[in-house]
Amino acid sequence: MAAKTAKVKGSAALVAVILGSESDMGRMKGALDTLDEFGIPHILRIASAHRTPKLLHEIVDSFTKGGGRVIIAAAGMAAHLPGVIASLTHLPVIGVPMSASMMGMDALLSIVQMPPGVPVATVGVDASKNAALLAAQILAAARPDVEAKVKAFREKQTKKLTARSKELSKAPKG
Ligand code: RP5
Repeated sequence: MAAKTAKVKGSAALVAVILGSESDMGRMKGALDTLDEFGIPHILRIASAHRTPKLLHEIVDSFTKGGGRVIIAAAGMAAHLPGVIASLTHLPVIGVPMSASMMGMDALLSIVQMPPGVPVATVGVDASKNAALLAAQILAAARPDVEAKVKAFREKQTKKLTARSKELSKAPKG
């Protein structure tokens, strides 16, 4: 688990991470670690669009009414979870296709191909870190404390890669 930084203002969860199954947990570690790293208050729930639809409705209703801001939804196979969540709330939903079968292509197409009117922002297969970064960027539009963390993350990433590139350019060839 990544080291936590200072929490952003307020204690109410801003992001909900909802998994279609406990079997998605390992693939979603990148999102959970990144939210921790950014100090973004979040909740983690398991609820399936197919197996526990009533529970899913309750979770989404309660998070939306409680002041939540962004939902990250992970699902594999016939991955209806992000789309069903998007149908239940006005909050932005980020779908993460899981490689549970068919290398995740089934889930990717299920999540990305939403009909007009109910969008789901879709990241790559198992790309849970990017889902958390996108959630942070959405929050950053209205929250300067999150914006500062997003900018700091990008600067650190750029510095690290630049330093590595310079290091390689100095290394003896052959
Ligand atoms: C989806 O079906 C879940 O999101 C998971 O990726 C996949 C398989 O679920 P389990 O059978 O492992 O519970 O709903």
